[in-house]
Amino acid sequence: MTDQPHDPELVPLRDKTLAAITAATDSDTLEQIRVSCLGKKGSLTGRLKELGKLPAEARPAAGAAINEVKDALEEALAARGESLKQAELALRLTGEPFDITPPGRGFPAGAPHPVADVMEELIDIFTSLGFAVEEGPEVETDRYNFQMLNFPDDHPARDMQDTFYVQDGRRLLRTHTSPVQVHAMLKRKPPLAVIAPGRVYRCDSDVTHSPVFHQVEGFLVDRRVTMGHLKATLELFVQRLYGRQTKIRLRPSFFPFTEPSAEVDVSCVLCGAKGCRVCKQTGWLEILGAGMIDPNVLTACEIDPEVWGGFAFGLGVERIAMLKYGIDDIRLLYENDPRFLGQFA
Ligand code: 2NM
Repeated sequence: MTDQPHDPELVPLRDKTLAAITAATDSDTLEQIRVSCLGKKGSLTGRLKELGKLPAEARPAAGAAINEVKDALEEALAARGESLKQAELALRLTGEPFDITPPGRGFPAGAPHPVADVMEELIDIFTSLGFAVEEGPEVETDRYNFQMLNFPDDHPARDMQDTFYVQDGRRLLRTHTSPVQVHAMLKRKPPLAVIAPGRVYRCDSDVTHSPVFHQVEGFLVDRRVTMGHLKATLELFVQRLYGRQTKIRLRPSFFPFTEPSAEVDVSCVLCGAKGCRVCKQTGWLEILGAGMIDPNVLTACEIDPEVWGGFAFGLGVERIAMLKYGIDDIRLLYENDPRFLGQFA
């Protein structure tokens, strides 16, 4: 401190403030004290601003005196602040008990696989239309998988290149769920309406074909069944699946077990039939095969084709799932990569 203080208030201000700092019992009060002397409009800040009004020769000494007080107050504030913080923490620790358990580790929620999800949706739609659900073995005989379904002995699907045969050479992995329909027709009496959802196997593998995939096939047998019943049923089905605006069209085709047979297209669900990359600018997507059950199949299943008639249809579940979710490689559905599956949660 200088011999001749130009400001007689400075020392009392310092002492008064130091006393207040010592007396402060909480951080809020301490902060108020700091603002009142060191804040923008604080008493010390004010004094520093007024230095310019002093005669030039008095400024260094006066400035030094103010800064000395400022340093002393800052030091006292910091020290008191630290001890108050400690005291407040100690108070909290001895006061109200608090939950010291760590937060749970948490684990990601699961979700149905897109194939399971679509499968369930398809089954819901067909059961609501009155179809019963049947399941059957995945290892079948040539008789149930081909013969009873009117496949000629030399049909290419029977080739080792297309069908997985079990070691004994007598049995095979079913290439479609139609053998389930054969079992159903033999087990029950018409009228009948049955769908057969399940895994099927074919020697085939690329971005749109997997050696194992899922099908939902269905058939209906009754008196006087027409192609009109087939078309109306499939129209109801696609409108439940894709919305009321969805249209279908049937194109002539061939399957051994149906005559006549048709490929069934739906108006493109991605572009509203305007034409896009997925429908290759046609406005149509092929999603189903169908037809009127061949009389040879009914006869093999002990149903009199003079009395009964029927329609049948089949679809690939992966194809529907890939269209629904915009998946362009079927193998993604079988890798079970959590980064892929997590997108369906
Ligand atoms: C399709 C296409 C056309 C079909 C036929 C039968 C059976 F067993 F009743 F004869 N079930 N499914 C069928 C008919 C399947 O899938 C593309």
